Amino acid sequence: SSAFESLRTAFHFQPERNWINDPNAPLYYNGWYHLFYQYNPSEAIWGLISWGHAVSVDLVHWLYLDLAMEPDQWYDINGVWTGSATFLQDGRIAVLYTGSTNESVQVQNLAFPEDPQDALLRKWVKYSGNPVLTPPTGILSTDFRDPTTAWLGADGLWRLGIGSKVSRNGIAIIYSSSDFVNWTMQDHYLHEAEDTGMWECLDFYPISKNGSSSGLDTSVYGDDVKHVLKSSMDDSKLDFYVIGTYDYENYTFTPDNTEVDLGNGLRYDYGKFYASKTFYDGNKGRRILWGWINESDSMQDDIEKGWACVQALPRQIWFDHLTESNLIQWPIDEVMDLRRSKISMRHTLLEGGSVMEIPRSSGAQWDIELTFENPISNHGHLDHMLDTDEPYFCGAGSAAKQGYYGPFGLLVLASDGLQEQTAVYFYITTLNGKPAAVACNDQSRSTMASDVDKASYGFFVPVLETEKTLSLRVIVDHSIVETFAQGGRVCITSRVYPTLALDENAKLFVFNNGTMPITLQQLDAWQMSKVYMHPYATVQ
Ligand code: DQQ
Repeated sequence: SSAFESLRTAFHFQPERNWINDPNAPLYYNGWYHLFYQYNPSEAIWGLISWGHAVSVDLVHWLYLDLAMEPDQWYDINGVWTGSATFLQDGRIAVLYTGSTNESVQVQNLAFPEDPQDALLRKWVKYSGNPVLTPPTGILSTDFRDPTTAWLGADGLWRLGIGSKVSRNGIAIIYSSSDFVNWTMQDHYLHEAEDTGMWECLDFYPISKNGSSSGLDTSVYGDDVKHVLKSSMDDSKLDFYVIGTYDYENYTFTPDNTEVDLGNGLRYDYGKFYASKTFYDGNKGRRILWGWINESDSMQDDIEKGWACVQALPRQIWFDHLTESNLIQWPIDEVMDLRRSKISMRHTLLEGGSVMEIPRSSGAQWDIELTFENPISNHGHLDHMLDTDEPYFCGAGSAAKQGYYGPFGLLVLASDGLQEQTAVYFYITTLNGKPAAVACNDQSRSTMASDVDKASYGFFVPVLETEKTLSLRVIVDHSIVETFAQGGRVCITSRVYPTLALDENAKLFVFNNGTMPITLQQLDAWQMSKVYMHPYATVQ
């Protein structure tokens, strides 16, 4: 069990013990960032869910507070499920959440802070008229959950979205209200996608078209903005998003490219990342994404370690005005405050088939940034060298495969003899007859343990013809590897469970398994410090 202790994270949000899932109602209020979360206070597996609550001044160091809400009413006695916060026009905070009733019907309930003067928002009062929404005709009572943050329409009415499904089609139902208590269903869905199953944890928000990394309050609309619709797909447990136009008079949403809709298009993350939710941070004028990272080990191991699941690092999120087709996600700047001593490499030619240990790279807490020359833009003769057959996919053991350009990248949480290693890398392949870069996390050799899901993940990375480098930022935190490729165009999060490559026995390597040499232009790796995460009372 000491190995289990080494798998606990040093700078990701997790409770002291037991099970956590979806982030709920993230918000900034009077100097404090609040994170509520789906929490089972009694064991390390999902069960009877309450709202856990923690506060932070910087989104990095956290103080645990008492449970914000527990299942104690007929309308949430089977669980206080996922919900979102909205700032009303008078500055009050309203939370809408899903309750699972005494008959396991999914209904939407309202709650308010008991004392708005308490910046810690410790006590919550459930509205006496709950529930405010029950499943409409034609919707199954177990397919109606996870209200969004509400936004103000051009007509002055509040709007909110709730995910559901009709037969196999995922849908976003829209409601409107003048008082936040009485809600009327819109006569059409905000959006629908065929054969995508139940939509959980909808999120809907504006992004600035001009590429500024600033965020927008959820009610902003107009010609300068696009909108993002996100759905967490219950069937696959994957978070898909689509960028499009919100018609703010007719309350419809149209994807920019109808061929990449929810369910077959872009994902926030190509690894483990689910039930995410954004909020507008009025403190720093940015939009921040929280997402839940599940375990890949067995339920038995979770029970033995006494805790399960973590939150991904908060990511700032904005529109990529260079590709005009995806979001950029990047760890919030505050994460850089945890950087300590740094090791660097410059202009290193990695011959085909080489593996090189990075000197002084012991440790399991890293923030690593590296860039390679981009073989696609730097080598005119590339066409002859590419696999002509199928595009490459990141599969089990794929880091060991030999191509022309790639796999090349980083081995993290690697043991001395490389019995254990998690590979993060690029591979140059073809897509629609053109050279294309794929980024992957390969977990197949991440642990000697056998009762672990070692699936590998990855995706095609948008790279402009003018971009001379391929970049990776890799954040390592004991049992987490979070990859941000090409400045945050593609993200890949993995859970890994080393048995040897723990703490100071974990090392970093660079490698090139391709036949062609590749130049590592720059690598900077910072040791990351452990953050404080304690119950509020103990620091008084
Ligand atoms: N988790 C919550 C639900 C949500 C699901 C229950 C997604 O409200 O749909 O814990 O993980």
